Order: sequence, then structure tokens, then C-alpha cells
Amino acid sequence: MLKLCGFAASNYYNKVKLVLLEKEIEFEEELVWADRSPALLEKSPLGKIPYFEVNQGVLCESQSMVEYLEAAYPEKPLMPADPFGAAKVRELIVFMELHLELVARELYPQAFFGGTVTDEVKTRVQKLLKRHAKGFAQLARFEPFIAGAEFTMADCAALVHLPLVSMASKAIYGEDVLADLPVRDYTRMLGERATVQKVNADRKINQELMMTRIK
Ligand SMILES: N[C@@H](CCC(=O)N[C@@H](CS)C(=O)NCC(=O)O)C(=O)O
Repeated sequence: MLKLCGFAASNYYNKVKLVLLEKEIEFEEELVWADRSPALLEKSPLGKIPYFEVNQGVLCESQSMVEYLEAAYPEKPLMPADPFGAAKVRELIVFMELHLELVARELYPQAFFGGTVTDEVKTRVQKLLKRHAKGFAQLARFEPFIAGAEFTMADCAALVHLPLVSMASKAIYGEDVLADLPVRDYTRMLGERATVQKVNADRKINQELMMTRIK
């Protein structure tokens, strides 16, 4: 049995979970906090979640995990069959994760966890986010899905990452760097899927638990 390890408040965890649900793959979940414990570091070298435990071993990095699922469970594909279409889906995922989410992540301590971020960081991140959001607008389709007419793996990433980028930038700068994009309508449309409702419901429960740990 495939085991998804991590916690459901995490966007990367939920990206993988949504792929599992959409592909109707049976899986178990194990609650693992990113606590940098020796036990965690043995499985995930940087102490990050999510990771999988499968018969062959342990696998971390959410994109490797979903690529594994796509190859091992080809039924209900979440990647276009044509190589260019598939590459465009991957392009969007890399763009959202490397150029938007990872950049905005520097704001999370203040935006979400009651910490502070220096003015230097705020200025640097704002500059990058503005430029990267413009680039993203050039690639994202919203027709109605992020890569075009079909629901793909890129939607599993977009659903979990884009709202965080919006919320973090709004909290820190008073303006949403993705305001020119139809992210709200898009997430509302995806919210009609039972799989997304399950991910969101579990996320809310885990977020409450996480806040009690932080306090
Ligand atoms: N590139 C990683 C990112 C995963 C990641 O950043 N996970 C966060 C939770 S959302 C984490 O484990 N953070 C703990 C840490 O960095 O120590 C992936 O795609 O799986």
C-alpha cells in the first residue's frame, strides 16, 4: 500500500494528495510534521514533506512523486499524451513552484505565522513576484483549466499554490500580485470537484491542529 506522509496543511502535500484522489489510487496517510527529527531526515534529506513510502522505498519531492504516480498508474491520465502538451504542463508547474510559490514562501512567517520579515526581504520579494507574476500571466490559460481545456497535474499544483501566493502578497503588501488573473473564479470552479472538497476539508482540520502546536 502506498503511504503519503506529511501534514494536510501543506500545499505540496495537498498537490500530491489531489493527484492521488483524481487518479483514484488507493493510499494511506501518515501524519508527519516537518520537525527535522533524525527519523524524518532519514527519509527526507532536507526534512521536508511530503514523501511516499512504497514497496520499493521512500520517495520525496512532490513533483517526482506525482510523476511516479502518472507513470505507475497510467489510467486516468493527468498529463496530455502528446509530448509538447505534457511539457507545457510541466512548464507551468515549474513556473508556479520555482518562480511564484518559492519566492512568496519568504513572506509566510509574517503573512501566516505571526513572525516578521525584514524590509530588505519584502522589497526583494515584491520585485521578483511582480516580474514573475507577469511572466506567469503569459503562460497560464484558464480555459477553463490552467493548461487549457483538460484538467491536468498543473491544476493540482495551481489549486494549492496560487491562493497562497495571493494571500501572502495581500497580507504583506496590501495588494495581490495575481490580482490580474482569474484565480478566484478558477479555484471556485475547481472547488466543485469532490476531490478538491476532500483536500480542503482535511486541510482545514490539520491547519487548526498545526496552530495549536505553534502557540
Ligand atoms: N520541493 C518540495 C517542497 C516541499 C516543502 O517545502 N514542504 C514544506 C511544507 S509545505 C516543508 O516540509 N517545510 C519544512 C522545512 O522546509 O523545513 C516538494 O515539492 O515536495
